[in-house]
Amino acid sequence: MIPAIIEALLESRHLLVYTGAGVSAESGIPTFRDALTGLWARFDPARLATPEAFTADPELVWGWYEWRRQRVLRAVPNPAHRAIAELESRLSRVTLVTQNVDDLHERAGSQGVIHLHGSLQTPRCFDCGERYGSLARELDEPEEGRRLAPPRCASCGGPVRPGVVWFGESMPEAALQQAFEAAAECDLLFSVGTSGLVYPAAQVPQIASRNGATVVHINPQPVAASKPREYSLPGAAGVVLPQLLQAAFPD
Ligand code: BV8
Ligand code: ZN
Repeated sequence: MIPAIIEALLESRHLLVYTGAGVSAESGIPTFRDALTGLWARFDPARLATPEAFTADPELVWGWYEWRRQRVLRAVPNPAHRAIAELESRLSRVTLVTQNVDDLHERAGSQGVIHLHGSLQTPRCFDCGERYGSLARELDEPEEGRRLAPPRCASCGGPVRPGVVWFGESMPEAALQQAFEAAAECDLLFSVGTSGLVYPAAQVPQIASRNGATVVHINPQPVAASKPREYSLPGAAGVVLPQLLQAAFPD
């Protein structure tokens, strides 16, 4: 473990934890790019996760999201989610910003999670935007690739869509604002399990770095850490984060 990182953690006034699909990988949730395993491998996620794809084929897209939502319902938070919730209780100020659409951070006890790309738990009408509240709890395990007709909106009869931000859609303004402000203000940022490909979310660690924060990438794939005070901790989040916690706060 790198002493400078432990020191920065113990002295941190404001830690920003920024997560991507990799933080949920050890809960069995496929990461975004391999979310298209099996039958879904035929599709490019950037094409499937778009309003155009939903308009063209609502059953294919709704079926994919319901399959993913059912996977989340059956998953449990892993040691990475729990270590992040533990850090929140031990440090004076922690902001958690996620690109993920699952609720595993919340289920691990994290509060005030900032979801930059929405969530599977907040479907709404594609036409009038009204929230849709009665998603089936546990469908029988949908097999991959099953097309599902989306429910219809009670008010206008429009098709219900997942409450996520698709490619080409803008992010919830408040969430983005909050995330960028926290990035400009934090003194330490952990970037956990993200390929950093999608914008503007990927600007969060860049803003932190520009403002002099220490930035630590936690990812089994080593991440180029070229800026001052930037580190790469190669490894799985569910292993590295508990190790960090243990080194900083030995029980
Ligand atoms: C917008 C929700 C405009 C849906 C998602 C060209 C250049 C730059 C940008 C663009 C461009 N062309 C188009 C754009 C814009 C586009 C974009 O960035 N495209 C990319 C592909 C180039 N962005 C947008 O469209 C955004 N909107 O720009 O709007 C606009 C502006 C004003 C007004 C109107 C419009 C909206 C993007 C949001 C898309 N929605 N998710 C859904 O989930 O289905 S994106 C989705 O993929 C995720 O949310 C995440 O953000 C993104 C990347 O996923 P990651 O989380 O990083 O996961 P990934 O699989 O990639 O990587 C996993 C990582 O974990 C890996 O590194 C792996 O090594 C690691 N890992 C694996 N196991 C572990 C682990 N790490 C730790 N522990 C482990 N055990
Ligand atoms: Zn409606």
